Amino acid sequence: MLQIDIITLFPEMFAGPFSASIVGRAVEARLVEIELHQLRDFAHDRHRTVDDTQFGGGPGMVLKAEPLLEAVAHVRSLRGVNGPNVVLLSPQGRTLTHRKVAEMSGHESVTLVCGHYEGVDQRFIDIAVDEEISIGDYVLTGGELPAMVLVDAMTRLLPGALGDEQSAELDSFSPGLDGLLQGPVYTRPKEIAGRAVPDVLLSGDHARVEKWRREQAVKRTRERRPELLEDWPG
Ligand code: 9D3
Repeated sequence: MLQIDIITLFPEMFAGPFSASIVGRAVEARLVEIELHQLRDFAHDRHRTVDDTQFGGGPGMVLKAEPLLEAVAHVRSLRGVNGPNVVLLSPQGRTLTHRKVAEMSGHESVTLVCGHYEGVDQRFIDIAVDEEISIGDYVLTGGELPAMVLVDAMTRLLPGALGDEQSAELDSFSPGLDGLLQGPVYTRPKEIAGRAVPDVLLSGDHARVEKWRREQAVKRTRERRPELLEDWPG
């Protein structure tokens, strides 16, 4: 079972994505356990302060180190001495890849820390964070949505999380399809507004279908993401 702990000021944001669809099923089936921890519970002053203005001046608030350190210590105490892999979702992190998702989904325990506001005190990062991860070069309001993205991507890789006929190995960006984009797919009916499903898919000739799919995948990848073909073998 994959244990995921999430430290956040906004635990209520996670309810929908974690209860529906494949992630919801994986939680029910105990393939993954997700525990949310309210950062404010680890602030002990009268106002339960979790943020403050930054030294040197500048806009916005910075998350204080002590509540974050205490929250991570709490998670560590729950998970035992081998310790969780602590990931800070941060615009300064390395961009998430499928390879990183697959590596993380193989861990026993992962702790996700969601930043918010302008950033988190660097001393928390230095002391307690194993790595910083971003989900891409656009600005969000916090690390909560990125944490959900990471949980979704990790969970579907767990053995048994996808239905029988599905397989994580056929994904774009994973070894099965050599990191190509998926080509076009179709379902019933055979014709819509004069647009027919390609004959080859109705031919029943499995080898021809496979060859066509591969060609379509290469074509689409060349058109949309040529950089993916640069280190592609085939
Ligand atoms: C002034 C510099 N900004 C950094 C680019 C400040 C800032 C903006 C947005 C600091 C934090 C945030 C909130 N975003 C995240 O915490 C975040 C994020 C993102 O914004 N984009 C992509 N991935 C991620 S992971 C966490």
